[in-house]
Amino acid sequence: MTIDRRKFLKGAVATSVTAMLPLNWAFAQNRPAGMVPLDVSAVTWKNVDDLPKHFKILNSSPLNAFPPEHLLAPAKTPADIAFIRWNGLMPDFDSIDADTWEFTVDGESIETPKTYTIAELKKKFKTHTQQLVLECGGNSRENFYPNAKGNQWSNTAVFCAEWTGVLVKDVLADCGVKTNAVYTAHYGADKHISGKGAAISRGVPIEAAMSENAMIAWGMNGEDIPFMHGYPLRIVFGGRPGSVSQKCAVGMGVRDRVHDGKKMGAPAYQVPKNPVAPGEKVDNKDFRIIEEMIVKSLITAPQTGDELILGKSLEVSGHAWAGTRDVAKVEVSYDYGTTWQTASLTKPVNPMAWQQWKINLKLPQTGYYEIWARATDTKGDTQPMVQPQWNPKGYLFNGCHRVAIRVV
Ligand SMILES: Nc1nc2c(c(=O)[nH]1)N[C@H]1C(S)=C(S)[C@@H](COP(=O)(O)O)O[C@H]1N2
Ligand SMILES: [Mo]
Repeated sequence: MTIDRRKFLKGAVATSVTAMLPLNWAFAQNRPAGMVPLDVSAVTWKNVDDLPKHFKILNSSPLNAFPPEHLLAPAKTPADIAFIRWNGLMPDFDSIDADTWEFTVDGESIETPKTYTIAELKKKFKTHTQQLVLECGGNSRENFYPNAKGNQWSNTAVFCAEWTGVLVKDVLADCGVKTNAVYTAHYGADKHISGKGAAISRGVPIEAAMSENAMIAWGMNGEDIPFMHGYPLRIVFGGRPGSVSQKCAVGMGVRDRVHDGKKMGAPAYQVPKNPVAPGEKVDNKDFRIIEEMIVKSLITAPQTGDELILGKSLEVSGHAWAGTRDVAKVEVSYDYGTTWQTASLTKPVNPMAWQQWKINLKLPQTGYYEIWARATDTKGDTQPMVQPQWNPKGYLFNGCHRVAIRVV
């Protein structure tokens, strides 16, 4: 099936711009001739020029873009809000054919290497649908002081979409995993920015691949996965750095050693083994791989710049997540962490989905305030107020999220 026959077009009106039509366009029959819709489904975006204006573009090649914080409010992130991160050149989306796309399982620790089409994956294994948080290891990097080099992500290189696909463990079991298995290896169709070799090929410890929250997915939020997020097939691991969730995935290896693919070596996606002073140089041999993301929260309302009338209550809300753990508590402060109030908090819809929190605050006097949020996970780890351990590549920033408002 090629893109112009994909299901989102079925309900749409046939014109020369069919490839750009929004899903279920109300009153489309009344539109002026030739009118191009303002908001087209994220399923159709193929390059940086297609992105809506709400994205901040960090680079166009490799393409890296993120949305403003308040747009991340929905519990299930719509595709047109999710941040976009490519390490190299995007694949040639026009030549992707989901009908002939293949996914190969191999590696030293696989008994019987096998290749599956997407139709075979759908037929042979149980389909699962679940929401998983996908957060870039470098999310919030812009907050580190001193500044850490790399894409200056704000706090929105994270999203929680609903994925549909099969479990990695079911597919690996079909091929047989040898007892000497150590690590997975993930392979995608995209190339390094030079045009040669892989842009990225990372993996996870074999135990992580056996989790209920590790998927090979073909659907995102009930539609085909948008090109930008890995059409037509994506490896998705909840709770791990986003870099292991390989887009446009063509295979997975099971290795008898820690995978040595592109961006597995230090300092990429690694942090120092021991604490270092901010700004300190660290030798490559003194880094360790980031295997799991850590406890964090995001305020999606209010937004910085909002004004509140004195005496009215302020509803503060957002999400919290904690890598492979659940969040146990979210607290909010309006006095720089001197006092904290506990917010109400939902349970995750499934493990490794983010949780929603909310609290109404009464702010005692007029003036400038900062609202801070702090999550604590089920093992008792909590967010630091200022910044976490500084590291040369600026990973794992989970200092309290802040927004500034005025009471007038
Ligand atoms: N094929 C492929 N998969 C990839 C990448 C990539 O460059 N190519 N980037 C990874 C990184 S570093 C992140 S953070 C996530 C971003 O996923 P998103 O673009 O859907 O937000 O995809 C991961 N998977
Ligand atoms: Mo990332």
